[in-house]
Amino acid sequence: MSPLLPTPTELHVDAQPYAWPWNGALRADNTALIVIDMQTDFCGPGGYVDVMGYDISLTRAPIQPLRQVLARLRALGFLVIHTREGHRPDLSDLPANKRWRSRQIGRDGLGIGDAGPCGRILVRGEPGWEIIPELAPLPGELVIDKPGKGSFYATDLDMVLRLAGIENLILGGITTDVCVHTTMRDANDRGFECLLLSDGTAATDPANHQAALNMITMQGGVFGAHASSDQLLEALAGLSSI
Ligand code: C5J
Repeated sequence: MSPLLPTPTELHVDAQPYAWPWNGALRADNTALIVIDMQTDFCGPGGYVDVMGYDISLTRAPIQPLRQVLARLRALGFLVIHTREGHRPDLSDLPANKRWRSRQIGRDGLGIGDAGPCGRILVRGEPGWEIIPELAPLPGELVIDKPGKGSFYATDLDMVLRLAGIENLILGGITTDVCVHTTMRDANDRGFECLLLSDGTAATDPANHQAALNMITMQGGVFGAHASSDQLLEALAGLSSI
């Protein structure tokens, strides 16, 4: 039998543009969920996205699907990792061009590092930088603090995943077109097999969210695949807890 043909022990998510993962090896010991930047600054009232004037009901939409996926994956014993975008209080890890650009759109010229309604925007330790309570990490779950859009840049995420034997990544969080896509593209280049949750992610512009999904489906799944949380949960129904 060809190694590419599914065997009865293989498990696939009914994803686009292919049944994910490519080899059917979806297990709790080789697959991690990464929940990206579900912070008040990106989806809470008074946070960075709100100050920029975007509609936070869009970036809050993934909360419920992610809660369901988290509950199931935690129960099955999957590795769960959270990320937070943010900078040191002295802003020594904030590139000048990132700060300048962030001030071009914010209400009253507020940008990263400035004091907003939820404390200093995207600064570690401030209320706006915290992960929202609905998706708070459980004690013992890994939290990766990142100064950039991607989750691998200037972090130890790659090392953590490899030491844990992770081959597949399920990606959720915000925003689809920025931090989630940057992370997915980088993970794909590093050889991880990626699934983006189409309703477990969101962008500040629905057209950008859709475009980000479409990009994934090019070239046979150029960065991996995408599926809804229900499609993932359906596939996981075939697993029992470890
Ligand atoms: C952005 C992110 N959009 N988490 N960050 O600046 O996507």
